[in-house]
Amino acid sequence: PLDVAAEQQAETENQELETLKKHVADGLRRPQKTLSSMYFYDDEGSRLFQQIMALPEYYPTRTEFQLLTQHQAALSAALRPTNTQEPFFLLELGAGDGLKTKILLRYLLETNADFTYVPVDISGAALDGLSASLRDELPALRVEPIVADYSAALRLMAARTGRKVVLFLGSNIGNFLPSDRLAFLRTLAEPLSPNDRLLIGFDLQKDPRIIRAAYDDAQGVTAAFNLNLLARFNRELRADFDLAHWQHYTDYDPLAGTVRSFLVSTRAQVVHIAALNQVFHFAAWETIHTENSYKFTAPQIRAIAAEAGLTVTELFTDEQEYFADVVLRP
Ligand code: AVI
Repeated sequence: PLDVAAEQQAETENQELETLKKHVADGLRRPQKTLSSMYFYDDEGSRLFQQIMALPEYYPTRTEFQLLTQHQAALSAALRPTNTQEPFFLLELGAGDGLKTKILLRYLLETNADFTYVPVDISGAALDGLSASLRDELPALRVEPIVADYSAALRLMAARTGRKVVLFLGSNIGNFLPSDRLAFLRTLAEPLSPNDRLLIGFDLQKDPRIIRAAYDDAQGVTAAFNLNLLARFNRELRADFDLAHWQHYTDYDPLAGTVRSFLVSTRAQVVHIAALNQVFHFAAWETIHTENSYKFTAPQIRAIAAEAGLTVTELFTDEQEYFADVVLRP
């Protein structure tokens, strides 16, 4: 019999490979070479990011965990503004291991909320792990995972009727450039009805040394995460990046409120990418810009929301005011 699902999957993988090839070719041809942090998250990158979230220097995850624990009742109430019995979809973009979300999931189940959890991630392995742990820990939960990028998942969900609550936790919003962030928030806001809600995590501006340390940990896990981008191109694009001659560099600019991360070529070198049939020249100490992590203030968050046609209904922060989970309505 014709395996349509396998054929469709092969077609999608082929399209993803073509997108990656185009992205790398365009990014490495620019005067300031640039690659998108979106490509960090292959299965190995997702595994390294799990390790980052457990690092002592990486405060965002544990802070947001504490914040969600402390405010779970008020937060859940803010996500269910009218009829608490009304069923809804709880869509989570970039679900990962769901460690933080489980706080809300458990609370919503305990308070008899009628909802279906729809975790979305581009890593199938991450979603498989999450689904298995949810079956174990929260067997009563209805789960409908979607392996897709955010826009594909949003298109799918827009077609379904019912109230929607969209979670975008963990300061993922900080990885967008301002123009892309605005476009993304508008895409999120557009299909929402007045009773739908968004819950978005924003990392807040704080002592610059604390921020910088979070992106340059002593164990070198963040460095491995950044360098995995090149290892991924070696695997998937048959490139010959020699990882011994690249290093991770990062800095926080308090004026812009941005952590910028780079891969630095420690010597002059030529890299061949067989899948592109091209070579790329790197001067000694030339950089590839790989990531932005924006940090925000509360007034900035309100302004960003307003620009996208959204209103902040509640802003929850931890005691140190390191992080904010923000409830928004269209
Ligand atoms: C996924 N994202 C919110 C992380 C961040 O903090 O910007 C990615 C990361 N990059 C280096 N460390 C963590």
